[in-house]
Amino acid sequence: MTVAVAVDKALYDEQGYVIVSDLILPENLEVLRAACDRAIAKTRSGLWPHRRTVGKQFPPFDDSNPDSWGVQHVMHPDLAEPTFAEWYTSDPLINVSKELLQCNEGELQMELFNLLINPLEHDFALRWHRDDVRENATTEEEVAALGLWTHGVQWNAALYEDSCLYVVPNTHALPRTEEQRAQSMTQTPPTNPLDMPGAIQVTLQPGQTVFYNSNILHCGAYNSKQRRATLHGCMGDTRGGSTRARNVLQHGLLWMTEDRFRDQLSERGKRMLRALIDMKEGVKGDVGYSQLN
Ligand SMILES: O=C(O)CCC(=O)C(=O)O
Ligand SMILES: [Fe+2]
Repeated sequence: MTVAVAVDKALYDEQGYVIVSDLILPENLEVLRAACDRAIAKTRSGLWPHRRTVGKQFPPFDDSNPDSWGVQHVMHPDLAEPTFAEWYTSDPLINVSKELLQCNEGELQMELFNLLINPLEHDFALRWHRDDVRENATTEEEVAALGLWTHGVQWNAALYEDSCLYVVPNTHALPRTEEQRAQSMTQTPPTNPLDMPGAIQVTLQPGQTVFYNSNILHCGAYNSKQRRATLHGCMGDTRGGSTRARNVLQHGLLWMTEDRFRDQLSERGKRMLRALIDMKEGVKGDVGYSQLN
């Protein structure tokens, strides 16, 4: 069966992000919400150690604070929630990813799948950033980094209404202006993200997904009083070679190389995983981290 792809690739290319409404079917929404409830409860109680810690904006995360703003590695077999891998490899998500990447099924590469949640005790914010370009990059370095087609798509899929993400449209293709640099040169998050010239707040209704180029200028503002459970993942295509290695492998993916993870995947999932492992094996030495905390 072919599932129609309803994604505006031209708009994605132009503005650096695009919203898609029907990747989570109504019957899947409750199943995914229930799986997230269990994963979030384990994370908050300390049973699930793979988490994004309040106070740390980027990997490596540590245990310096008990409060969390994300659950890492939701496809991990120890979490025992097969619905996450099923959704990651589902036709609608795969078809949109293929369209945005302009690749075929055999070129798809499995990457990250995490969950963004509201902390309980503290509001928390991520500074304005591009995922794989540092804040102190010169304009020339930005132009060079943004000029590379890195063969990946990233998304946030909201299970509850979500207004945490801010982006500056078009900046996936443009270096920062002087004013934008002034507000994104340090590791301090903004007090008001809308002070950034050109910034918009992205609001997703339950079930909506925003795909974005991870090098668009973006930030996140997390409200401890507002429930957030937003699936956060990315996928690559093998034609990118090792261009995505640091961005992806910095999250610590050794568990994905184990047979017990592979064995629980569909044939499609196994093929996509093979691509990730090939990339991992092709990288020599330590990939380091995209950002400094
Ligand atoms: O909270 C968000 O929606 C954005 C997360 C983000 O930018 C990141 O994980 O790098
Ligand atoms: Fe980011």
